[in-house]
Amino acid sequence: MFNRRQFLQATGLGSLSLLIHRSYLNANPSHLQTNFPLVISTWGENAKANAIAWTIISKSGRALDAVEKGVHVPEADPNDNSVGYGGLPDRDGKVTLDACIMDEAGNCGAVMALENILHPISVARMVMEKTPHVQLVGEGALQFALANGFEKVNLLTPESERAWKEWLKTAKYDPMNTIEAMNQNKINQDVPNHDTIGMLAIDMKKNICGACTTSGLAYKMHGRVGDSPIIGAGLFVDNEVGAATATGVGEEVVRTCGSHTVVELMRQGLKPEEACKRTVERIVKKRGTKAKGLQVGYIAVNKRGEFGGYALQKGFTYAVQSHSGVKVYNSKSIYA
Ligand code: SD4
Repeated sequence: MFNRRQFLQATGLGSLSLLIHRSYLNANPSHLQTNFPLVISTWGENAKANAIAWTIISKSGRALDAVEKGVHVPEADPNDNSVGYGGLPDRDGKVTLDACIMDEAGNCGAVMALENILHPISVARMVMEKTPHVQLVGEGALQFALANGFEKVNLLTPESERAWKEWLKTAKYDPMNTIEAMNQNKINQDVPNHDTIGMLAIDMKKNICGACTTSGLAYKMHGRVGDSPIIGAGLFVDNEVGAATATGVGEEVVRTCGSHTVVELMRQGLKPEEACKRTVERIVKKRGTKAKGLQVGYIAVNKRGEFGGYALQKGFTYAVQSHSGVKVYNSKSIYA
């Protein structure tokens, strides 16, 4: 099994990751503005996904195609432990995927607890475009995917299976243990566990679209669905105002309707970073000292192409690609 470095070398992305590494920037409002088009993703590691999205929007493609194809990168990456193939399983050893997508017209689609499909985001798009519904879950989502030409694949890599078996030895089958380990990045020592991708793109027509895809919280209860496939929680797009997406402990994001809140705060005139900050502060207000043990991060863009992010804990990064190149930002946070 490849480790992340070998994967990057094999795919020729090694030099890109080096470049990204060198250009980590501390979030500073003077940096947080750029021209169109633009693509922004949760987590610096996802700069390679932005690069694929960029090949589409930089050639006048639609933001919707850019975010769909962009998030295919981590969905297919065996070394990304939080998304798609190679994602850590639930506590029963099953890899269950959550994804949603939203376009500039407010159309949206989602799949939840979907198993054995490599690209859940494309199934979510199909739910949006081919059905009268917004959300399909579990077995029904799988049936829909198979009926529409998706193939069944085994998403549990030997490495993820090994990690799950190790977890079983100590974790008492308790998802709360996982949340704590996740916040301390202890689930798999070599690989950061917060790699859920939320991606937002503005195309040359200034249309904004977004996608969010994840294997969810590692070792969650079977059937647990987080924020990532829930429109308004893990992702929200309003083409008049902007868009936002989330990563971290999904329960906290759902409780505060996170991404929708960020967009509504931008509608009231707040800049993206400030809107993300206020939304994170709501978690602190509701959860008190418990928030000190939780990680949640948001990123947002507004209609002017300004962007920003904010998190509960330090360590949250986001990647931006525009005409001025690839930049990875260290988000500001409530707790140092
Ligand atoms: C979830 N928000 O399922 C996701 C997990 C996540 O980086 O973001 N991990 O709660």
